[in-house]
Amino acid sequence: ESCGCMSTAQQSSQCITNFIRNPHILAMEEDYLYHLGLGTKTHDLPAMFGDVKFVIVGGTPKRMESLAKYFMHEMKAKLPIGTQLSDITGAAERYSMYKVGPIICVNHGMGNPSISILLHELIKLMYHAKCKNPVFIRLGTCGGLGVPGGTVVISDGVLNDKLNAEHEFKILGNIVARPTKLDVNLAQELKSLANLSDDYQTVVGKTYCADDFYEGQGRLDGAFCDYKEADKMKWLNMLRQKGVVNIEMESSMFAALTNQAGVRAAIICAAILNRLDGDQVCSINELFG
Ligand code: R2B
Ligand code: URA
Repeated sequence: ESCGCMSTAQQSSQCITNFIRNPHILAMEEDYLYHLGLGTKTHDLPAMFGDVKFVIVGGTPKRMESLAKYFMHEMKAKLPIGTQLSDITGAAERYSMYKVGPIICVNHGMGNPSISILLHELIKLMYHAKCKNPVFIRLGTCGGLGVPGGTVVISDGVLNDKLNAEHEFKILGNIVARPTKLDVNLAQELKSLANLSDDYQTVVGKTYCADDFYEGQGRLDGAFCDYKEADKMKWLNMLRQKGVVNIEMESSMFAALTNQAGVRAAIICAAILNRLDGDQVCSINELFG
């Protein structure tokens, strides 16, 4: 594989190819995507994944399997006789990945570090498989800010803890800030699919990305809490003033890495509660049946 601008890692760190920007990868004989259990020597990645158009990521393996089954049903997709929808990552066990036609569904676990590992490997997968213009979508859950539980929130921007639209990567002891840019046209396109007859509302707005579920999101119900309810409400209302409509834990990494890879990306999250009303999440089955 060569992008035509160099062949070895020493020559430059500026090499730009589809999706990736890393001269070392070009110089490697084999690239093993360890957490996906897939490799350039062990698998025919273009044959397996070259047709991928949508990469859907979400928190849990179960939800991603159910989503893949839903797509299979909707697309009337048929698997080879005698086979079942199966987790492609096999023995790797960290993430579960399902493929239905041109769609892959993978779970990313919780938090920016977990989704970062997955996205590095998915972006390299797109590169090795020679995919053409795939769209990445995070389909997750979140806390709503001023919207009721059940609301679907489509992000048109992501703010970090400093309220900047960037993710701060820690690299070799340095902080490297990269923009958390999402495809705003895609966000509007997705919003246009919402129906007036839906029994939930769909809104577009900014997402605040936290590195923690409890103190990091201003909750009062963690194991530790040194602030008062009034401090929490002041902070949540300040976020609201900045246009934030939901809070979750993977958006800044997702937006920064997909933007760096040059792929169209969107984040759609279901709010499981309104944080202005409380912190405790009751049984998710109560909300989503
Ligand atoms: C939403 O839900 C999870 C925490 O419960 C986290 O992964 C997120 O972003
Ligand atoms: N996920 C989060 O990160 N926060 C919430 O409040 C709900 C889901």
